[in-house]
Amino acid sequence: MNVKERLTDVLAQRGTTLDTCSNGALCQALLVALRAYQQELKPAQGQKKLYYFSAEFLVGRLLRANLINLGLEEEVEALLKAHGRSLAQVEDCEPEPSLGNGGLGRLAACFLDSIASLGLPGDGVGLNYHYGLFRQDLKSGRQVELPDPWIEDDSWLVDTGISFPVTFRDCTLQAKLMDLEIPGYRNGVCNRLHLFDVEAPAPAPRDGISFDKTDIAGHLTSFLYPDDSDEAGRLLRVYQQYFMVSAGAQLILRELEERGCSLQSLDQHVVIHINDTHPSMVIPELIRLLMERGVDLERAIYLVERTCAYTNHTILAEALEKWPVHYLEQVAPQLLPVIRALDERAKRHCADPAVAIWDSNNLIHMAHMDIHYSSHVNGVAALHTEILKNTELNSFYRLYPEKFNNKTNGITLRRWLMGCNRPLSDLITEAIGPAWKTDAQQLQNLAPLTEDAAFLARLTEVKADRKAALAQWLREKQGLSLAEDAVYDIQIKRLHQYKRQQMNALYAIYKYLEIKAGHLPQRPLVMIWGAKAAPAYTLAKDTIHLLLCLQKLVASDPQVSPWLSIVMVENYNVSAAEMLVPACDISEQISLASKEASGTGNMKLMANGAVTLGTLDGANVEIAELVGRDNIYLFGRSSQEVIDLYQRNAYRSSDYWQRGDIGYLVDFLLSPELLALGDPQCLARLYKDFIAKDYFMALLDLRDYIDTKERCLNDYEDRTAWSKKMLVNIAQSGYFSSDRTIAEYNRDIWHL
Ligand code: 26Q
Repeated sequence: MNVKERLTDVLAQRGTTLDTCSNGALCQALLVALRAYQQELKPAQGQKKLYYFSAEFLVGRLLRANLINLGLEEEVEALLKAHGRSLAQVEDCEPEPSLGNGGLGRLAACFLDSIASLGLPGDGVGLNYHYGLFRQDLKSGRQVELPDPWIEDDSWLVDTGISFPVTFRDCTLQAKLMDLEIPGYRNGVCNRLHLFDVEAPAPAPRDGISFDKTDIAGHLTSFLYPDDSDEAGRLLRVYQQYFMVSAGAQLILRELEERGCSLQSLDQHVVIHINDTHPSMVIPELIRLLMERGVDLERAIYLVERTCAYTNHTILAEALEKWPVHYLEQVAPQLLPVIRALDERAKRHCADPAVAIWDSNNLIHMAHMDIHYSSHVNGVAALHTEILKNTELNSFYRLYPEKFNNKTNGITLRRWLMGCNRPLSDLITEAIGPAWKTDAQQLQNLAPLTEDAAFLARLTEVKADRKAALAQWLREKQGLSLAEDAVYDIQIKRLHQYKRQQMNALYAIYKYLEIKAGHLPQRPLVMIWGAKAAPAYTLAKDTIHLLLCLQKLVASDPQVSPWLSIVMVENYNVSAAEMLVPACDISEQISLASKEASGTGNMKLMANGAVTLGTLDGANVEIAELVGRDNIYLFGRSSQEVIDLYQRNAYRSSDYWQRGDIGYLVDFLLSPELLALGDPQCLARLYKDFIAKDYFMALLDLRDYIDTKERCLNDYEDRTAWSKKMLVNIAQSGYFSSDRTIAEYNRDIWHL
């Protein structure tokens, strides 16, 4: 049956037709039809199978991604068109599963796409959060958090009917195995994302995202990382982690047995990838399960160490998980003897307390357990891996130099170019043929077109169209009206002080005051932010408040509003990113050097023809090497300078505040104009932080940032020169395909 027949069938069973059904009904019917397609495909086969363990898989909407990979996108688009419908409108009815916080979760989703597309045997293992992260409403100048349910009667989830018992100290819960299918790109392969769920999930909380955190059986899979500002929240996270890894480990052993392989050859047939420390308990749990099945401790350790590999995604100390022993006693006491044995063994190997698993304060260091008992440890960009080796994890690097390696992150261009920017994707294919879709390095064949004026003009036209589409979307969603001939300057990522959205806000104040003083820019500037703040992160929420105040201030000032727009996008998520990424001119990647492990938004924006304005941090370093200094705008102190400043405790933000050329921008936070619009408490907290602390050194780089951004905006006016920069960025973005990243993981670590 072809897709048309299947779709008409499903609609007929539901008593409707392609001409009469609603977009929502059409969306559901397409989903059902595609699931039937996918079920006929086969998982990739091989001697050895990868299990990619991650607490987050930020998969985004699946309808278009699956259509593309099944090779059905054009057929379905044509079919819908023939009936006066559009895929874009149907797609808009699909709820987005928000099963991740940000970069780490989205990376895991891109990786699954590439693993399937390269035909490698590998599945994801995670949790089936019913209400996702949270939906963000912006109301009265603040972020409001709401549940973000995504599971409907017709869902991409496949109930496998399989479940595993997970035993906690106080109860045993069944972990139900629900799967999302992950089709490869036009290769007949369909791998799986295994999402474990409780049997009797509790309903969503009525208002907001607070719920009874002691109701483990009901709420274990309600939210991703529920608020961890209290003990009950942190304990619930440990329950989630143990639930995921215990069920996942049981699944691995079951599949090993089904394949007729002995436990003794685990490392020949299985690779476990540990995505940051959230799944680290898989190490002691798998050892425990092997011992239950008769393998002795030393042999179990040997097998598990050879089976596991660990990726570190951050050098921020607060994100490195350390669990108090009494949490584990409460949740899964059966792990403690194993962890004790692993710790003693590690201490026999090296007595340095810096590498202890179980420290003298009775904290279990998950990353330390991962490094001692995995065969590979990797960072996610060249600079990040060097910092891990030389600074943060230096004691470990000296112990195990052979374990450390770099795997620079990547993104799937199937979603982040073909899916979100068809006009650009088609233009590229017209110029260099379609081979770049499976071999992204071929994007380099675009390079000679920097001399082709007609091509450059078309590229500029596509960008203008995507900006108009974004403006239209923001008009419908948020009632905004944005100049279409403006420069679109975009910062989209989780809100965190180290990413320095607050520094960008000070630039907005600078521009506002310049315009007020009669120094008009050459063309309007649209500054856009999209960001969620962790519910308990006060300064991040204050920054959202500041941005919303500035948005109001500028919009209500007729002298300024023709020249400047400030936009905070509500509920920034994967679907919003798919609108924003194609429309961006200037990609803001302004983290304090040394703090952003890699970044992946930088790669998505680059591939869509944005020019980066950034620091030499994370993968920006590699972007700069690829495009050359003429095609990126770099500013700010180097990572080494920043690391030195921290080591010598030598940064004083007040010194910078006292300088006449930037201090007035900070002072504006407490100006009558802003105080009239905002909450004095929030604004004062931000103000105080800038002058008395500024831990992430926004004031250090602010002058250089303003000057560089002005130079960038000036260069934008040479429209031909700018279009060449766009093209060079697109042509060099092939290196950042996650197909390349996954091929490297496989070559150096997994050996599938
Ligand atoms: C840890 C302990 C307690 C509560 C929460 C957490 C927690 C949750 C999520 C810690 C970290 C995360 C997410 C981290 C993350 O997204 N890191 C990003 O990973 C990307 C993919 O490698 C990189 O590109 C980004 O630079 C990095 O910030």
